Formats: sequence, C-alpha cells, structure tokens
Amino acid sequence: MANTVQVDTVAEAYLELLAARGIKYFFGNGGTDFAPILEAYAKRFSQEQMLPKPIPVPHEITAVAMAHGYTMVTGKPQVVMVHTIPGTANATSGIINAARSNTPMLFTAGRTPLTEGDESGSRDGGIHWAQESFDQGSMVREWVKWDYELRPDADLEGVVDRALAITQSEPAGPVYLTLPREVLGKKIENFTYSDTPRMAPARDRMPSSDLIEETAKVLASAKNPILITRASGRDPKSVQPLVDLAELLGMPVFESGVAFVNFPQNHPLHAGGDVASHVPEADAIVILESDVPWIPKRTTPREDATIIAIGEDPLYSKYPIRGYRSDLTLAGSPRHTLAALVEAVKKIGVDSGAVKERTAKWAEARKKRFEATDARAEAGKDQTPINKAYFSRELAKHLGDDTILLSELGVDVSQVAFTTSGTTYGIPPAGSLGWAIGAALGAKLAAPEKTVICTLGDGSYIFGSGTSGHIVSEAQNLPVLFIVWNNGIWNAVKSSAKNMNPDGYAAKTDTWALTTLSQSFKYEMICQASGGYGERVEDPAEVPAAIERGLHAVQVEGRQALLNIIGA
Ligand SMILES: Cc1ncc(C[n+]2csc(CCOP(=O)(O)OP(=O)(O)O)c2C)c(N)n1
Repeated sequence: MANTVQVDTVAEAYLELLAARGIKYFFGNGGTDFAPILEAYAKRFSQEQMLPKPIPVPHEITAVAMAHGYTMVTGKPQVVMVHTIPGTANATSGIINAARSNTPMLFTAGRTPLTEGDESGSRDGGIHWAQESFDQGSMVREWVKWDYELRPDADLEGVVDRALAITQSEPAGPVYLTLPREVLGKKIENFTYSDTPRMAPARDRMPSSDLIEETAKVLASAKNPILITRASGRDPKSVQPLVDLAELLGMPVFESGVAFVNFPQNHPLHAGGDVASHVPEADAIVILESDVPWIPKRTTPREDATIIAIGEDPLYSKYPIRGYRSDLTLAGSPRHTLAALVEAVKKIGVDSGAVKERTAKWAEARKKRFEATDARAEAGKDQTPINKAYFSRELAKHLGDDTILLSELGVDVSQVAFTTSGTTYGIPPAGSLGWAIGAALGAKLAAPEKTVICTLGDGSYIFGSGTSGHIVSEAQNLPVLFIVWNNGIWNAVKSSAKNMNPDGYAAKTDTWALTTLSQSFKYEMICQASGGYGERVEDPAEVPAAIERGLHAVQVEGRQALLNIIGA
C-alpha cells in the first residue's frame, strides 16, 4: 500500500522512510552538512512523528562501532551519519572492521554544499570549498559494497531501499550514501512511498545438491576429519547444524579466533584454537567461515587431504591475496549448507565405531586442555602485575546467558567456555583497533536487559576514544563495565618484533622503541569524569572483590564502571 505524508524537505522524507523501514537508531556526528537533518528532526519531534532515534556521538569511531555492535546482536542494520570528508576519514577504520566482519550498515555522510550561488543550502562557510573532494565515495569504496550520492530529484525510496537491500545481501557489509546539503534541504510538499521495501535482500543461498553429495561422500569416508571456523556463529542458527555435523562424524571443531559463539565450547568435540599440529594429520579439512584457518608458514595439510571451504564467500574475494587450497568450494548460507550435509552424510552412512572412537579421543584431549587452562590460571593467582589467565578465570565466574563479553585484546577468552549464542563477540579480523568501546555500547542498546562487559587493552582503549564512549554511556543511560588491561605497552607490537628477530638487538637489549604506553595512567578517572565507578586494581588478591564492585555499579547502581587492571 502507498503512504503519502506531508513533509517540508527531502531530509524529512528521508527520516520518515528510514523509520518506516525499521531503522531504530541514527548515530550522528555532525557538521554544517547536517542543517536540513537537524531542522527535520526538530519539526518531527514537535509533531511527534515517527523517527529513528538520534544518538549524538562525539567521535566517529564510536558512532560506527555502536552501529556495528547493535547489528552484531540484533542482525538489523542501522544508520550512521558523519560530516563530509573529515567525518568519513575518522570513521573509515570502523568501516573496515564492519566490512571484514560482514556487518550491514547504512553509512552516510553529508557532502559539502555543491553550489556557490543563492540556492537554499548553498555554500556559506569557509570550509565549504576545501572540504570538497572530487570523488568522496572513493575514500571508502574499497570497504563498502555500493556507494552513491543522492542526486537532486532522485527516487529517494528507490535509493534507500536499494542501499538497505544491498547492505543485507550476503555476504553482507556496509554501503555508503552521500547526501549533499542542497538536496537534503530541497523543499517538497508530499512524499509517497510504499509500505513494504521495494527490494528484498539476497540471502539463504545454497550450493547445488551435486556438490553437497560429493562433499558428504568425502566427509562420510574420512578417517580423520577436522573443521576450523572463526565466524560461522554470526548466524546463531548455524550453531545447531554444526553440532549435528560434528557429532555425526566425530569431527572436532577448532576456532581460529572467537568472533562469535560458533559452537558450544563445553561440547566434547570443541577442540580449542590450536589447530597447527592437527592440520598435517587430517584427511578432510572443513574451513567454515574462517579467513585464516591456519598460518601457512607454520603448518601444511597433507597432499592427499581434501580441503572443503564453506561460507558466504568462501574464497574471500575481497582479500587481495589468500592462497589456501579449496578442493570443494561451497558458497552459500552456512546454516543451510551444514544442514544439507548432515542429511546427505546420514543417507550415505558412517562407520559408527570409528565415530565413537574419534569422539572419545577428542573428548579426552579437551579434558586435558581444560585442566592445563585451569592450571595456568592457578599458577598465576598470586602474581604481580596481575596474571591474565587468573583474572580471566575470576571474571568467567560471573559470565552466563545474561551477560555479553566483548574482547579487543582484553581478557584470555580461553579461560571461558561460552555456550550460548550472543554471549561473546571478538575483535573483527581486520583488527582496526578502537572497536570494543562503541560495540559494547551498541550491544547494550540492543540488549538492555543484559550485563555488557567490554574488555580491552590499554592501547585499544585509547584507539576507541574512551572519552567519547563514556559520554555516550552516561547520556544514553548505557551502563557497561569496561575492563582495561593496562600492561603499559603495545604488547602485540613488541611480540611481533620479537618473533621476527628473536636474536636481534631489540630482544638482546630488551629495547622496544615505539611501543610504550603508561602503566601509571589513571584510566579509571576518565570514567569517573562521566559519573561512572572507577578503580585501579594492582593487588591480585583484590581481583574477585574488584570485579564484584564493578558489576555492582552497572547492575545495581545503573552506572558505567571501569576497572584499570595493572596486568602483565
Ligand atoms: C588503528 C590501529 N592502529 C595500530 C594498530 C597496530 N597494532 C596492533 S596491536 C597494537 C597494540 C594494541 O595495544 P593493546 O590494546 O594495549 O594490547 P596489547 O598489544 O598490549 O595486548 C597495535 C598498535 C592497529 N591494529 N590498529
């Protein structure tokens, strides 16, 4: 059915349409380009008309990460608007994260006014000349699936519906729409649009039945199959078919990083993250939504092993180089592919004795791994600076189905057995640091009933603009527990230097130029400046009580908290 509404400008029609399409939040970091949007919001507030809720965010890195976090939890894309080229530049790091983790998002920016004359919205500020780019879309074109500038008299509904359909089509990822001020500010009287979007996203694709059958034959006859995943849990509905397939075959599930809950980590066939020594022994290897299943420099599959790649884009066509073998390539929705493989393997039949044996072997390996993990934490119990394994085990005692843990070089997630979808999210594979603070706020916005815990390195905290995050947390009433792992250094940078030159000058003299932060820095005071609870924790004996105090602040007092953990 068509709706016709009275509006004053294109900006107003745009907001009406976004709300009608189910966009709940409009994360904005504005500039002079926002004038028609601000006017439209004011008018519609006064008339109590439907709107995406505007969330002012003082740094673009937080705005993009908030939209990312919200969508990661709900699956529903939101809108971000930033200021012309400077805003796009600041936001790009977050857009790279969204792109590489297949997060849909309508990312938008104003355009500096196009005209120099008397038109409404034309240039009237000193910045309006220097802020113009010949091709603003080129700033992010490599990282978005589609970009377009809204033209005068454009088919607004067609453009927005197309943007939303493309961003959600698999493999999903952000799109970029630029909005010139004259176009947004153009006077119109009525806006007519359809109740339903003009286009549906393309998803739920399936490999052919021939390919399913061929793959099932390989898996059913394999003596030592293994599976490696990183991000199949982006679709929570893929977990059960993965469990079914693993159990049917007695096949261990390794994780090349924990981006989502891919597989219940308390399952006997959960095999942890250390796949290198198992790769050369496997005769069938399933790479399921994993961009880097192993490091080729460190391990190689057997020549006669069959490598099976499953995913929305199993060859990672957006990665410039990636040389992993793929003998059987199954593009499509993992949930459907896995379910079809389960049925096909059942039809063929498996050697149930061998499956039983393999399951028992991997269950035993898992038990030993858990004992070693626990021993690591126990050994670190009294260490100063605070030991990460010990701290993480203490934190794990408070995690469950009602918590969401985010980690960006934060805690040691191997100390936690995540079992339920949506209880943990890890750093996107592109590793553009600065994701966790905003993503945690977005997650809290999406799931206010859950306790959201954001764990991150001190370096990552700085990249994520803590100040901006704390201000949004207070303003939007989004109490999150932030845990800053303050080791006073960019440890990842130091480690990589050490790995490349283990006997070099830096290692011999213990000199790590360009990696130092400050362990004495009082991160807790930044949170306190926004009315939050803040505590510096140096004594390992204080860890359990400090975690309780942080949780009390967010769960009972309803305010954000930050624990500054002085760790190793
Ligand atoms: C935006 C950005 N800049 C620089 C880097 C390179 N980098 C990778 S890890 C790292 C250090 C992060 O420090 P921290 O969060 O404290 O974690 P730690 O390495 O100490 O575990 C840096 C700078 C990056 N990934 N992203």
